[in-house]
Amino acid sequence: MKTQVAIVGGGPAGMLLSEMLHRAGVASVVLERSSEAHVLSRIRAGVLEQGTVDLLRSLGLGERMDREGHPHDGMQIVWAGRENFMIDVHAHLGKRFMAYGQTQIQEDLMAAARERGQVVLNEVDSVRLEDIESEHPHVLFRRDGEELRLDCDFIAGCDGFHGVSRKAIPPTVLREFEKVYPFGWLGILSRTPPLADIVYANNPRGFALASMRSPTLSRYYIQVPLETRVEDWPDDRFWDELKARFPADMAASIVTGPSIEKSIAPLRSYVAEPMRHGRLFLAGDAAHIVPPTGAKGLNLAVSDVFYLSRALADFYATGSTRLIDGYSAMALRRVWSSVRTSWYLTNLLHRFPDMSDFDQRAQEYELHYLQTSHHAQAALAEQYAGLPFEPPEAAAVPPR
Ligand code: RFL
Ligand code: PHB
Repeated sequence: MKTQVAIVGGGPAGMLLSEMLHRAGVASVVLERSSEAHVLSRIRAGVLEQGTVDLLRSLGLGERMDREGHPHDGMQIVWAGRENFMIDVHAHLGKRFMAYGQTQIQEDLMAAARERGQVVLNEVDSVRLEDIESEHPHVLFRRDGEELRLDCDFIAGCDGFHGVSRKAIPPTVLREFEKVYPFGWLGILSRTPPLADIVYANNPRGFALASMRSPTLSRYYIQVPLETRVEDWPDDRFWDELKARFPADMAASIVTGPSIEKSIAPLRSYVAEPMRHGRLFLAGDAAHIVPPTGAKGLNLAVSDVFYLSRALADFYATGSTRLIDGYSAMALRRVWSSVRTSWYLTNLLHRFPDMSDFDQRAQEYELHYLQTSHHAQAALAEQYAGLPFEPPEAAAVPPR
């Protein structure tokens, strides 16, 4: 088989890249390890930045999102015994957010791919990337017991944190930056009406988050110790603990019901640099992971793909390597901004097991400052909104 761009991974990054390349007249083949049904069964992100929303609309992928999604202006924060307050991104920057599930985006991207006849090969295994330092890289893989080879000009590694693409970059080239947090999030999805807003709660019992997928689907999370097992958290126990972490009036308006999904995610910050080696480009979780506090992961996958598709389209249109040479540095500027913001929000809102009284007071005064200072709110609003996408001219900015 032969194509221009081989895309490893059919999650949101890989599927969106194939869509954007198609619009630029660049052919691609997507290789995905799992079945469609499995990819769609993963419940993950829920909050989209304005830049992500605008991009999806510009691709004609906004219709269902605008129908089913919940537009909102920023984040609500509540903490022990205080009035809740809002980081109003719309008031500070004129930008909004959309609560709309990654699962739904994935469905929309798959439907668009089917319509344009995109080649997506599901259930491939033993994927190996070869000759990435040459002008003729290729991907070897197995499907239905058959050994296959895909020749291409470029490989896009969109295969998530546990994928094979990043590992194809020699260890002498790749630098890794990592922070692992001493807790995870236990999340449930339930067919119940959500609270009116997305609310982040700092509580002595631990962090909690109220979110949503639609007017009839709620998503809630609570901070739990790393060794927690889902089996130990029947629904009743989850609801009791969730309500205990919100102020009484909010807790009273949480509508409970049977969970339809329940899972635990560990929290980690991770960045791999550079995001390009030879003819291999990394995008999305394959290159970086953020803790979900702040809802940045999917939005970063989208900005990576925006920059990468623009760079590859420019190469095929003009023969210039200027944008592909600038891809890693440009993507990383936005990545580090969101990595820093989600690390900050994680520290601000969680109870760390080894927190001293000093740490606790410092966290409380940080929250107090944020609640009472217009300047502090404006600064967080700017970071939480996500940086604007850079214009192509910015590719001239040298990497650090
Ligand atoms: P994905 O979604 O992991 O997709 C990678 C795909 O690659 C496939 N794959 C392979 N295919 C072929 N060969 C191999 N060797 C392969 N290895 C893996 C996998 O099967 C998969 O289909 O990465 P992608 O596309 O980069 O997308 C990233 C996002 O999924 C991720 O950043 C977000 O879900 C993070 N995230 C959130 N992001 C937000 O922007 N807003 C949110 O509100 C938000 N909430 C969350 C989140 C992540 C969470 N978890 C579970 C980690 C909430 C949670 C709980
Ligand atoms: C979600 O709805 O899944 C969600 C919302 C906000 C976050 C993380 C996840 O910060």
